[in-house]
Amino acid sequence: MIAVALVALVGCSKQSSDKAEQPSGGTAAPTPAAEKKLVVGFSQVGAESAWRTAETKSIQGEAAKRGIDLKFADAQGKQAQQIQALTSFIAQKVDAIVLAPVVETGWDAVLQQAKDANIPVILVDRGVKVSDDSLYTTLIASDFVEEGRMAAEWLAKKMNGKANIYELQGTTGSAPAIDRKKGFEEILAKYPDMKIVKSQSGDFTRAKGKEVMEAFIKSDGKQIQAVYAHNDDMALGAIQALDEAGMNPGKDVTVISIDAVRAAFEAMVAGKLNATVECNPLMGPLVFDTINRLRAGEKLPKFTQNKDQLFEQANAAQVIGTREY
Ligand code: GYE
Repeated sequence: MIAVALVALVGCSKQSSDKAEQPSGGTAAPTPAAEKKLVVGFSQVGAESAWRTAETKSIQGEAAKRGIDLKFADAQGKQAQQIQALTSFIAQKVDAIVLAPVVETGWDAVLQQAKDANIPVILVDRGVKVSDDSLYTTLIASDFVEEGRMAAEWLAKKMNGKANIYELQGTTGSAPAIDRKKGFEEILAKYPDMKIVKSQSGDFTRAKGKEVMEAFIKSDGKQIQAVYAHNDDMALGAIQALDEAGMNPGKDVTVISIDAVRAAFEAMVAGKLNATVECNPLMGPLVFDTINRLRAGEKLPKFTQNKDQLFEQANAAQVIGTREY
């Protein structure tokens, strides 16, 4: 039960790779001193969760290692700030843009500007819904629908097909919130006695996860048998609320979430969290390999999937030492 594999899915690219400028000297032996430093703009969602911070560190760390000039913009959870950052990257004529889009819709105009300027856009961790897929170059992410399915299958088994479930959703309109709900509900349809009693957004943060859980406890109290949180941070907030109400998370209330960050492993070792589905944030190496391949003129798949797995309490203590984030 270890190992994180990054699997490139079969080529399904409609992508034309002629957008990227060829570095002088093509693929011949590198002459670093003579080469122009690569300039990449990275528009990040914010710092709402431990997962997000791990992703930022991975991309910044890898850029530093490779001597890339990374222009980093933190949007504090606001799409308008991300659009502004992209507009500024385009004006600065960066070589490539890395975008972690906070929500799925509303990107067409700014992506069209990047396309018109021949600047490739690599989407990381969250997808977008656009009228024309050629508006972005490629997406590197997990399959969030599958993560939701894995969580539901595990929970149905654990609860013997019967539970009152309380759901903490991620940021409204974001790909992971939409898809993690979709995958979870798809599996639940097979179990008529597994019911989502209440579902509300906790915006992927620990503080809001706690707040929403407190409201659930106040209205529904002992009816709560299981909590499904779209990320670990919200689950950790919910666990705190359950603890404060004397409700025994991990025992009387089964808690499952997604991300598999270190704090989630600690909560599993402590017996408070029951399971977590991994979502790998360590994108740095793959992001810059992707940019290099693009610049070398390679055709890329439209989607590269990070492969995830589920971890549970029983083996958390064994695995925690091997976790990288
Ligand atoms: O699961 C959550 C975060 O987009 C996959 O965003 C990412 C999600 C991650 O804040 O913790």
